[in-house]
Amino acid sequence: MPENMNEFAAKVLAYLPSDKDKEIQIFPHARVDGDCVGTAVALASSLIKMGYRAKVIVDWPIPGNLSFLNVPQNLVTIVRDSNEKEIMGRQGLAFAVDCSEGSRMGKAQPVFDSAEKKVVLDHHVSSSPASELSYVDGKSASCAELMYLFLRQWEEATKLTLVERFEANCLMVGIQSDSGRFSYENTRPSTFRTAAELMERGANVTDNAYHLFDETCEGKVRLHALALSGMKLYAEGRIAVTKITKKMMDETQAPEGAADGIVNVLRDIDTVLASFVIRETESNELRVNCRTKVGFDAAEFAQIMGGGGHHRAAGFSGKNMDIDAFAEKVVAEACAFLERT
Ligand SMILES: [Mn+2]
Repeated sequence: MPENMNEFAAKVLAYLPSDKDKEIQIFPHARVDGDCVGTAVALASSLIKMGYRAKVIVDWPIPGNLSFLNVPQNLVTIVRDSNEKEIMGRQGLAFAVDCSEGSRMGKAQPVFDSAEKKVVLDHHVSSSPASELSYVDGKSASCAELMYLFLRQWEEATKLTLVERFEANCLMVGIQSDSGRFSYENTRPSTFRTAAELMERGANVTDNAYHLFDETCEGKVRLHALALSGMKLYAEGRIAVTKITKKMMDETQAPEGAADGIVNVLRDIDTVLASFVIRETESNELRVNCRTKVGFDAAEFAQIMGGGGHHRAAGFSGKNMDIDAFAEKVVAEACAFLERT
């Protein structure tokens, strides 16, 4: 792996296909977020300024919550069974961003895996890069920060201005998303330095923050109201649980993903150590989202329940069970876990 960004950026520049008719294909991870989309789009747009053909390859259209980025349609290709071979035929280089292997890319995996030339830029500690030419910094709050440092090297080498207002804003969206608007533990002094430079290049922190974190809709607010009023506390207020049924989704006409955030509100109650949101899905599965504070290991608990995740955020699911009965089981297990650990 190259030692520093300077060396990595120079190596990748030299590795770009000499045939400019070949396409440079950029692969974010599946179930895209602000960081992987912002990073991928900024790179694609920069490559086009350098005279290359470049596309962001995704397995699903970019979701509505990122539509404010105004990503030009011609920068994106959606992989389908029908066009897979054709996309592979145009391939000059595959560039993974915010992930390091094809298995994270959903339906785009075969296209990435088929590439002869691969490059990886990532910030996941658990990363196992599918390429010799890779740069992984697990301490970076976002992949977008790494991409900015990378593109700055290319600007020096090409004497072109690659990161203008649009690219700067895409990268800022990545930073704001993955650092939780500069509040998660991964936020470092360098995060602010990079953000400051991106702001100088035209990024709009205020608009991004509204669209990423605050914008909501009637159905979502009504669903949150119902879910919060149904909250129950156990174990002297250390465990908080609420249920979201399909009936509640129908009644409030809440859109897909509207339950996001409820589990955080419960966790933030001062007495609470662990919060659980139990949701009935369309496929009649019961999905549990768990958030915790120090003193309750979410990953360990989720594992006991047949799921997995991180120390403070994890999930698991239940099948063939009534939601009330399953909620009782989760509460009993969580109380027992609290006593044991
Ligand atoms: Mn990321």
